[in-house]
Amino acid sequence: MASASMPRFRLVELTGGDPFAEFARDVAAGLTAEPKHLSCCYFYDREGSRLFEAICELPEYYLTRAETEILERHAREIASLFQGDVTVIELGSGNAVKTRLVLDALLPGRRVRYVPIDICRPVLEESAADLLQRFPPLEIVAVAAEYHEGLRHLRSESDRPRLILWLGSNIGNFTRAEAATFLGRIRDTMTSADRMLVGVDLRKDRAVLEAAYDDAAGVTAAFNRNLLARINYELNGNFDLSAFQHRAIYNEDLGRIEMYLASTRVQSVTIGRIGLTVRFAAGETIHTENSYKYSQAELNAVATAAGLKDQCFWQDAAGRFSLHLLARRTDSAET
Ligand code: AVI
Repeated sequence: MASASMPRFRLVELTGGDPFAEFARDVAAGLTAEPKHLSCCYFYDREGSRLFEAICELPEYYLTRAETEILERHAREIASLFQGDVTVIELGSGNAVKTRLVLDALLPGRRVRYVPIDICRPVLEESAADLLQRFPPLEIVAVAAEYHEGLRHLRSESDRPRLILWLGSNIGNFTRAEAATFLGRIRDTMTSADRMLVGVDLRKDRAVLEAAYDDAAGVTAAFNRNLLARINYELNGNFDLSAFQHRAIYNEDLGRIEMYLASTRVQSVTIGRIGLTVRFAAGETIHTENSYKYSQAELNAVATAAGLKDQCFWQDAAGRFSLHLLARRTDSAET
């Protein structure tokens, strides 16, 4: 429990190993694979995080507005499910704008500790400074880490009931099997008093989905190409960004948006730091992201496989997005 003398802000860094070496290894493996791919976790350097914030404001990217609408309507109801002091843990917190709605609903009459976990340290520090100013009673323990490392920290935040936030359709960047495994690991840290709030983008028309990931202003294209810019400056690469075209395609069978960068011509790219030359045929793609969309049945199946139950869920008025409150399953199916 926090004492009056404890600082209101602490930063914990859990970046195990050399992040450049890990990036270099993954880039080498992805660009020598057939077909070529890069992990979407590398989108979020400083510029990528800024571009993602711009995406969230785009008219085509309805996800953020839909989730905000649900939180505006239901944050008080969610807060009322907790009695006494609470710890709010957020995975992939970003600028934490939507989180304000949850904190605002929770804070009256209780102490709240907020534990944002995000890979981008400057974004963590900025959002923490903003929240501390907005909510004077709030205590923040910011964890600079990738999700999987951040999970280690979850176990140490167990002195009060916890509300674990995984918002913004972040679940969509995992395959359904990976999502079940990850949720299962979180569930193993949960007590019967803890809850998890997961934001899920729902299956819908191809045109709406493809526009959300290929906006008219080209912000998503810049976000996608920024991965190549990051390879250029962190790994001494010479990608010509203008020679790669952004593509976003809805794969309806798998229920996912697939993002690619397609080489506009035959070309070779050298990445100095890893001593690699990569050849591209005209039209050859690098697969950079999957963003899974869910039906209610698919979400239920993933939650059940993780040992969680869908206690209640809310949708926006247009039925595009849903927020699910998950609890640890305590029936005979529990393992
Ligand atoms: C962070 N993540 C949930 C976003 C998504 O919708 O998959 C990332 C994104 N990619 C393109 N636009 C936004």
